[in-house]
Order: sequence, then structure tokens, then C-alpha cells
Amino acid sequence: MNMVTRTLISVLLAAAAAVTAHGDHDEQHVIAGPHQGLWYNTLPGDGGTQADSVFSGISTFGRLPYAPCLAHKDINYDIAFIGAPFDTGTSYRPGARFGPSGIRQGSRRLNLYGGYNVPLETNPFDSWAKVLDCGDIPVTSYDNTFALHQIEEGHYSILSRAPKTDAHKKGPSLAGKTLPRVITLGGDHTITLPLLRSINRAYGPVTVIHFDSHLDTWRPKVFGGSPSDVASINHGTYFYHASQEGLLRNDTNIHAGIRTTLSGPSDYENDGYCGFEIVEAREIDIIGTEGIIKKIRDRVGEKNPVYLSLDIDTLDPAFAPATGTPETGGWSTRELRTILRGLEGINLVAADIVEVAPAYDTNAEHTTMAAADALYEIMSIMVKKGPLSVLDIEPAKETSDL
Ligand SMILES: [Mn+2]
Repeated sequence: MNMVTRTLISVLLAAAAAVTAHGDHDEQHVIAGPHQGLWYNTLPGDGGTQADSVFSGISTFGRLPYAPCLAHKDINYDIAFIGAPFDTGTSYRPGARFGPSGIRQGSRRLNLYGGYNVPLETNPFDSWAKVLDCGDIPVTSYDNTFALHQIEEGHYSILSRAPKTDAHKKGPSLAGKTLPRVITLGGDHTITLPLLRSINRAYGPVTVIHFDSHLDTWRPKVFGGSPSDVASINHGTYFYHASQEGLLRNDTNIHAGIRTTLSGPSDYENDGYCGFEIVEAREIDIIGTEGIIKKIRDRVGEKNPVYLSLDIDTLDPAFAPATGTPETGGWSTRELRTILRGLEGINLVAADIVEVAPAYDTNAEHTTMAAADALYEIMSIMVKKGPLSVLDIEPAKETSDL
């Protein structure tokens, strides 16, 4: 073994040891060293930067341990947060490339008191699951085609490795393996197309729950005018492409929170062809959060693998002003969080949050805080469900490259 190899191995071992120590709940409260008297914030939920107070230190989602997962294939986890800072598919206000860093800033206080979720009776920061923040996928802002390729490959690298828990048990992927869950921080909504392409490689077609004020199934000639193939893939058309590419399970998908204007009633018709049912935001006045939850659960069923995509513009701009295409008449943060918690028990395999553009936020960080809290509910239902090995799903037929 030469010097370079030895040095490389010792660096990798040190990195692996650091990750293990942070992920291990028994060890993380043991602080040793000459300055241990300075450290005080060691609550159970505090995921790894425990030497810092919540308002200091380097930001990760919920102060989870950071690990360079894209650079090191041997780092494992059960849930990974990964950023996709892409915003060159927007039709109106750009700025969602700062979404990942903004959401992390907004999430700093999530586990100040330990992170226990009272209504769900679980602590996603202190459970069976090893949860990491894997940083961001490198994304070019100069070439959309290349950027979408980067996002698909980056996501697939995070998705397609063995999880920390139940790695050797059978799971619901096409290859019969158990995989980790991935939560992606966008980015404008275009990113959901490469994310679903990655998901499709692992699971085949999936069922999508799409929270948004907009349909995003528009045909390119209706949305954006489609002057080129590159322009035809944008944050209003990606679900049209996903449907055309066979990434969605037929007639199991649902939008929730819709209140956009249309080019005409044919947009709803086209949406149906793409495999979606629609829950409009205003339905909450009649059927309440319970009725909305029931509609979603009835549509997605018990046996489908589910992907959840959350556009922050689902929320009313009073609660989340910092987004590319805000629409008034949306749900409150309380209503959205109740609806998300109502999805407990579904076969959630992965999720994203998109369209957070922090430059338009209030000084009080309304939007990034709302985004972080919504993700906290999503993370909680993932943890409460258990590892993906426990999922009872109807598999797709295709073969896998896993
Ligand atoms: Mn939207």
C-alpha cells in the first residue's frame, strides 16, 4: 500500500467515523475535549452540531449532521435531505436556487426543544432512522438540459444505495431491495421531472400527491409557447412530460390546493389525461381538512408507492410570500400541516419541496420557516411508518438497473 492510498483510506475512515458518531444517538450526547464546559445545547433531537447554539454554526436542515454523500458512496442513512438549487425553468419571479439554503436557515429551530412531534407522537430527530443532510447537488445555471441531467444523476446516487436500517431485507424497489428515502429541497418545480425519472429507475411508475396552486400538467404549446425542446420543459409542464414518459401510475395521482387561472376548461381535461384528480383550495370551506385528507387517501390507495411533491405556493401568500408565482386564496400553514399529518400511514417513498425563493420573504422568515415546518411533518410521517422494507406495495413490472 503506497502513501497516497494509506492517506486516502485514513481520510475515508475518519469521515465514516465522524458520520457514525453523529448518527448514533447514544454517542451524540457525549461531548469530550478540553472545552466541553462551553457546550450546553445537547437535547436529544439536536442532530450533530450540538456544540453550537441554534442560531450559530453552519446551517443544515434541522441542524442534522452534514455528510458529503455524493462524494462518498459508502455513507449510508435512512432519510437524506439533498438540495437541488435550480431556478432557470421559472415563468415569473426567479430565485428558488436559494431555496435549499433558505429552507435550512428557516429550519434551525426545529429541534430546539428536542424535536418531538406532539400530534404524531414521534420524534423524527431521535428514532430508528439515521437522517442526514447531504448538501446540494451541483447544478449549472447555464444549461437546463445539463442541469436536469445533474439533478437526476445526483438524486439517483443518493437514492440507489443501501440504507442504514434493513439493508438486507426485501424492499419495494424493482430490484426487490430496501432503499433509503430522499427529501429534495428545490429549486423551481421543473426539478420534479428529473427526480421522478430517478424514482422511476428505482421503483417504476409511482403515484404522485402534488400540493400546489397550479396544475403543472400544461402542454408546452399552452404554457411557455414552446419555442424549443429545452423551453418546453419548465415549471408549468414537467408533469405533462412525466405523464408522457410513463413515470406516473395511471389514475392514482392527485393535486391538492389548486386555484390557478386557466387558458380554458380544456386545461382541466388535459390534466385528467395526464392521470390526475383535482382538489381545489376552496373545497376546504365545504369539506374541511378531514374531507381533503379523505379525498387524497382514497385516490392514492393502500398499495401504491407514493411520491409527494409540495409547492410552497400551496400556502396562501400571507403565510408564504416568498415564491415564484404566488396565488391568493390558499391554505394556512396550520391547515396544510394538518393535511400532511393526515397522510400518516401512506407508502411514501420520497418527497420534494419546491418554489421557495427566499429573496421575496419577509424579514421574519415566514416562508422558509413554513417550508421547514411542512418538511418536519413529512419527515415525521416517514419515520412513523418505519423503514421501506415494511411497505406492502403492488410492484411495477419493469426491470431495474439497481
Ligand atoms: Mn405552483
